[in-house]
Amino acid sequence: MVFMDNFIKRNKKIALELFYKMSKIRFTEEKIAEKYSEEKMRCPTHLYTGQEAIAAAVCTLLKRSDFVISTHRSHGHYLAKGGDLNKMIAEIYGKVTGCSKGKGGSMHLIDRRVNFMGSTAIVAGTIPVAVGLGLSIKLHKTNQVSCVFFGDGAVEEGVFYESINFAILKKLPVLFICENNRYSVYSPLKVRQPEGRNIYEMVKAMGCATDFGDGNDALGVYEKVKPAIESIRKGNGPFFFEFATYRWREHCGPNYDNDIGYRSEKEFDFWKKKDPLRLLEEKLLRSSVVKRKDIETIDENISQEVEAAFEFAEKSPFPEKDDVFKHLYNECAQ
Ligand SMILES: Cc1ncc(C[n+]2csc(CCOP(=O)(O)OP(=O)(O)O)c2C)c(N)n1
Ligand SMILES: [Mg+2]
Repeated sequence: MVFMDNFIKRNKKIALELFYKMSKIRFTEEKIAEKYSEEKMRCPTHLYTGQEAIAAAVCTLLKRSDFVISTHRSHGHYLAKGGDLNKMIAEIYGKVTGCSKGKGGSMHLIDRRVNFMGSTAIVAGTIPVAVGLGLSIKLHKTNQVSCVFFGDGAVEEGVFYESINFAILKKLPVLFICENNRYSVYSPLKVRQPEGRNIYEMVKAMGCATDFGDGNDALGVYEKVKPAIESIRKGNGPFFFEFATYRWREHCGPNYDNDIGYRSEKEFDFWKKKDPLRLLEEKLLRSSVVKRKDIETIDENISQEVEAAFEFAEKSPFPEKDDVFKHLYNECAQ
């Protein structure tokens, strides 16, 4: 506790940046959830609410030039890396001003301006892409890091093992971030992976540097990942993290789904009490370097940014019918 208070005193700017990023993700997704039933957003959306600390902490440590790749649950990673909010909301509305020109939707975000290299819904399909980017960094000697976010479900795909093996073998500058939210759709971990086998320990046994942490503690994630990124930049090869976390809303869509019975209210309440955003806010206020007024100003600014993004999306035009086959394969959307 004292350690974290000191962290905030020494690193006020970083602590506020983490708070800003987490609030921005939270506000944005709450607005998506609020407006989803209007049926103007016609793509599936997988909300990241509850997991914000991981994206915020990891992406704050990365440079703009570093690569990030993500999954179906990508809003948090895109925004934390500095992806354009207007273009993200326009994308979800299917508008031509969207980051994938309105043809990708929530699960296909990209912003090459900040090296957010893309997200796709094929579980684990992005992991070899991140490793390929890692190989290109090594060949070009550009000293970047390639970071890939994925869920606990991705660990059940063959390509996960091949990719990690190759990254270790070639000592590639890849940061693997496994967000273990305990579920793959409605299936809990215990029906998918052997009980008592920790993901990070299994990957360690493959020969990779690994660690595990509380994904609801933004400052804790920041402190753990910082030396790992330094080690990757020194050429020591990949690093793998498993962070424990929890998604609050249904797997896909804007609602809560505790009533359907695949997880208990008790479990949900346990995690909701560990709300990463409120935990950070409490720490900031307790440190006394940050005042309630600072928090309110941040919240107000974000609220305006989010309102403006939805207005931008609603006012933007849809893509032209004639362009339906454009920008699909070999032409980048940016
Ligand atoms: C290869 C593949 N198999 C199955 C699916 C269907 N699917 C979409 S998301 C998902 C759950 C993935 O769980 P996890 O990786 O833990 O991510 P989370 O949704 O929990 O963030 C599944 C099975 C898919 N998109 N791709
Ligand atoms: Mg999961």
